[in-house]
Amino acid sequence: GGLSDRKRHVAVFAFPYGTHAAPLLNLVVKLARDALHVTFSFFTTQQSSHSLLSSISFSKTIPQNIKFFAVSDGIPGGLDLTHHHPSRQLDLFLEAGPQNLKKSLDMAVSEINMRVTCVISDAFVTSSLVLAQEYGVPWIALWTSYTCSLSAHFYTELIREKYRVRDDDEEDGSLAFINPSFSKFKTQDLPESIILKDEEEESTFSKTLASMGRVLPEAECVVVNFYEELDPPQMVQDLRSKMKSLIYAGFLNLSLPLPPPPPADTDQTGSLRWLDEHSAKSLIYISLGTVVSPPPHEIAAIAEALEALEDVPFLWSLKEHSKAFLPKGFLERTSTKGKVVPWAPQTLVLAHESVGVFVTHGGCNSVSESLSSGVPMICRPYFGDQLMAVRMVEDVWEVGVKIEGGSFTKNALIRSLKFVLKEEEGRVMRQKAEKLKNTVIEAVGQNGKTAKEFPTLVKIIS
Ligand code: U2F
Repeated sequence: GGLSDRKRHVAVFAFPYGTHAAPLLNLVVKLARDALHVTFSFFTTQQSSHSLLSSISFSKTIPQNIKFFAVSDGIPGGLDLTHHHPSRQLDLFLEAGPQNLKKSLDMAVSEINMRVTCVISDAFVTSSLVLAQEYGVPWIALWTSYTCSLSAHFYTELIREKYRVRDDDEEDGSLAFINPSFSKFKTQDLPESIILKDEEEESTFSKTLASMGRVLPEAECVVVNFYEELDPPQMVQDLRSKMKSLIYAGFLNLSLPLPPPPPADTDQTGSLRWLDEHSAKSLIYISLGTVVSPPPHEIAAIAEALEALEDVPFLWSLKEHSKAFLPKGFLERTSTKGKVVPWAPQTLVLAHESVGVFVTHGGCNSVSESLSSGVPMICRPYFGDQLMAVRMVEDVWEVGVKIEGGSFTKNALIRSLKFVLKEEEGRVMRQKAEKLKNTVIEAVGQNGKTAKEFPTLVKIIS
């Protein structure tokens, strides 16, 4: 028979890199539980769905009304990307365009025998808007990062008019001219795609980001991976005026309040047991996320700082291939006060009472997890949204500091760690972090704005 129009079929398109697909899948899981009559087809690359579905947080929780379908990563067969910049794969995926998505979508439509009635997509996958328009269905975009960086993308053209090329040494570079909600931010904080370097060729990824301010107003609704209660009200108001509808879905990667930790034997690296051995707020946790590869000298500097702070224990999530850059004998010399693991159960680590400070790159999910657990931060931002995030941490929320000088050196890290863990100003910061944790707890609850807005989203897709 023909395709049914009455049944609801939401096609969901992930951006398969970084920590992007996970919050989208979490959003869809939440929606699928509230809208049992709706079928969701979730499109991502094979590699991305493999890593999503093998993580413990998803293995047990995928509702029956979500089906997975593969899309091509757009990498031409036989092309070896080893010697390309890692961002090349992002470009190839985006360049594969609407045709690539459509191929998989057509297959899904015939397999589940339902026309598409709505499209939900990572905001980066702008090709999915083309499909939604072709099918005449609403397009909902998820912005997986901070609202402050989203806000900046709306002013790309205005900023480019004033600052033609990027100058990281620019002394002033204030963005207050945009509107008062930008008064804490400077041009150096902006994602690279907003002000290009002189003569830099603009990548597809960068062009995609630069298009956000034009594309997102087309969305029926833009969903953010954040809580409104944490954002400056002026910024929220300004953003709302720029799109049809903005919904704060909360920290999608976290189910708050956190469930009790799983039995210690499910934590293969023994990180949690290690934390159990230390006193409250005494320990340093270090992780620079999934994408950043710090230069060797910064890895060495972190190690030297940790070793120099003799009485302070640490847990360090360090990728296996970076271990080669540790000073000789570091692991042996620090084995009684430190633990280095290739991957830590970070959410649980940050929620553990022994953690006193988090050394982070400022990735959105990491910061959310830290805010939710009231852990103050030392930030070493590398790229993209991480620089604006650090301003939020340091100057808006006042729950952390940017590493002195902007990158890891032994002395800068020692000073920052002493400051946050031991000094009076650090104490105030720790109190603020604790207060912000309560703000998050309230935002998560039934009286929070997210709980009030979420039903609107369910209505749109239903
Ligand atoms: C990109 O960020 P990353 O994927 O590098 O970083 P996060 O957003 O902070 O997400 C890392 C996640 O991986 C988890 C951690 C976070 O949920 O709990 N994790 C862990 O469980 N164990 C570990 O040992 C290490 C990490 C990008 F680089 C950022 O700029 C963006 O803000 C971000 C989101 O778009 O994506």
